[in-house]
Amino acid sequence: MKTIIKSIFLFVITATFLVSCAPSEKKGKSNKGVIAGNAAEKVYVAPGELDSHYAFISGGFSGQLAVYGLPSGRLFRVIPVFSQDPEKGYGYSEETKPMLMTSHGFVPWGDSHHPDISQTKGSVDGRWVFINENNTPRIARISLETFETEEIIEIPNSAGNHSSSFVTENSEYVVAGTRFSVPFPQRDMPISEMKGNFSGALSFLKIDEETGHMNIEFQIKMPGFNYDLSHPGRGKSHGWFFFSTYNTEEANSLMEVNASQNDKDFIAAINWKKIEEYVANGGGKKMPTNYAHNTWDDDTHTATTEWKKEVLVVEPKDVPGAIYFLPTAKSPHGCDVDPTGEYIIGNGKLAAAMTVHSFTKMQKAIEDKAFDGEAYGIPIIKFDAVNYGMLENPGLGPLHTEFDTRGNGYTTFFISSEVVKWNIKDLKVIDRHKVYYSVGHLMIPGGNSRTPDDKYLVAMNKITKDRYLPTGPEVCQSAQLFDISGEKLELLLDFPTIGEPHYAAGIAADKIIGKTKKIFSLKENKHPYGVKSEAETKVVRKGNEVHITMTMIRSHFSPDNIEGVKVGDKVFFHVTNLEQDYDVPHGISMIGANTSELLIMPGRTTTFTWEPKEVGVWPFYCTDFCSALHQEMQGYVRVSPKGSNVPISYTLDGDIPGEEEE
Ligand code: K7E
Ligand code: CUA
Repeated sequence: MKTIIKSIFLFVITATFLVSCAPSEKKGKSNKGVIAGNAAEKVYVAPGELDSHYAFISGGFSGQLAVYGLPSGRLFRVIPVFSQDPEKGYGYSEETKPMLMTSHGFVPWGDSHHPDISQTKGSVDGRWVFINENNTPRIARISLETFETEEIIEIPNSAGNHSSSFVTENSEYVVAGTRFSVPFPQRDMPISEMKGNFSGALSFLKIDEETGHMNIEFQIKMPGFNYDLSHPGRGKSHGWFFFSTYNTEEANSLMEVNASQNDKDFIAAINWKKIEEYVANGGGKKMPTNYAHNTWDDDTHTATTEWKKEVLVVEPKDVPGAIYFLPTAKSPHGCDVDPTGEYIIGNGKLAAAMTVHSFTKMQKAIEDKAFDGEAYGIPIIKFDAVNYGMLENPGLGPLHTEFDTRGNGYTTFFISSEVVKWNIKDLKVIDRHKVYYSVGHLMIPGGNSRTPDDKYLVAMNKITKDRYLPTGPEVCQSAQLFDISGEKLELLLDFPTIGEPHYAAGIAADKIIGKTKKIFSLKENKHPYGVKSEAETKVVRKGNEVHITMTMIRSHFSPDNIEGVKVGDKVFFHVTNLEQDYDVPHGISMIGANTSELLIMPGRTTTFTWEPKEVGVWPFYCTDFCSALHQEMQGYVRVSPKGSNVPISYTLDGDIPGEEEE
């Protein structure tokens, strides 16, 4: 035990040394000259020109997904996913609140890690982005027509939903694997009895081809290890999914030591086609549970929560030949599959060498039953029977690997702060480049597909220290853009990111540009409080609820004078934006409202609530500078005392909207 603690200590010391010595190197003249020259040209997108690629970069502990352009590194939009966003009213408006509903109640925050774009025939198709939430296990689907979150599904029997949300090559499935094993189902039991009594859920969510809607098709009840990352097989290995594991020791305390005992952990290879078949023939057991499935309806502009009460659970022992363990160097983090589907790479973050397994060898080994015992009934394939080779001493602390179409892998090294390019076939390092500093994931557009788009690589860094203007104790995390079209990696650009950029997904811009939505059709608006014209606007009292059906158009609200509201009422503003022009949202906010403003897109209806606490005449206004007369876009609500008999009335320019003028 002592020696292990010592070696981990040394490891950390080395890490600190490498990180802290890096800045001085940067101050040398070495890389500045290169950057100033043709790199500037390569990232320059002239005013009015468009970037060639989209990058969707996870917001980590912000819970969101940020949209950047490449090569400029410009931030275009933050898409709210798992956290409330007052800028857009997401999670504050009545219509979007159900998106954040879970079996634990309304959860206004999440930790988003791995975006992945839907695929058709092994290439990213630009229809949806999926992203996982780690803390309260969920997967979200975001539309790339509206750049809005359309669906969030909770994952039962999971905890730390980390080996998610990766998509198979025809978007058959998106997976969710638990990082922390837990009692399955949850129950009250001593923590010390974890070993053999906890399980790890690997969930396979079927994606509807047309709508993208997700459904948990089955959940595999795996041994109680930690399932850290995953990637689908592709091409020849399509039909398989690979998950890295650590803590095969099943330790429950001081994990940095106790989960680092075994010299090898596993990559779990799952033949999902086989399990799919087993399930289609009535296999698996329905287990009672309770989880939220939240979906957005673009006709009613409203999200609803459906409570799911059971999940289909598959035990590995019931589907022989579907699951194998591949021994992999110490505590692997990343688990990546190359574009051909032949090589499966495990990045043992505590190992000196990286493990490269061969899919062809794996199949042969299974045929030959080249096993080295089993773990909880799951055969462990002999290391030599599945291993293609090791990449020796590539760097310190390998985390993640992406690929180009020329047979190269690109791996990040957290501790030695570098990206290393290596040839998969001959397991030789070709080039290495410093990153600033402590890189996590990297992304090549189309990286998780058969057809990566080989031009750019984005490294996402945890520590930036002296790279940006200081902003107090917390400095932004960042991304670094490389040109990978040549033999050598060429650093082009640093740009800051929101939250923590774990993973990212990238795609050529022309796969999305023509498809993005510009407005919502007013004609097709089926929101129960949606209206088509000012003539339909009104204010109705129902007990102590007041429902204001309101419209907005450049540059006024209708109605804009409302009386008869009383202290103690709950006022609902149901607001329709009547505009049918691109890029003309209006906002609305009410003094003292305990929600955010709403930013309402053309043709859409959205609702916020206000509970006036004091009598008076209170203003509301448009929050988005929408026209030359934006400052005139305002109105008043008169609030009378509780029990007052001022009747409800509402006007626009002195008239009741919709009534004929004399
Ligand atoms: Cu390495 Cu969540 Cu994929 Cu962060 S994880 S780096
Ligand atoms: Cu509408 Cu400003």
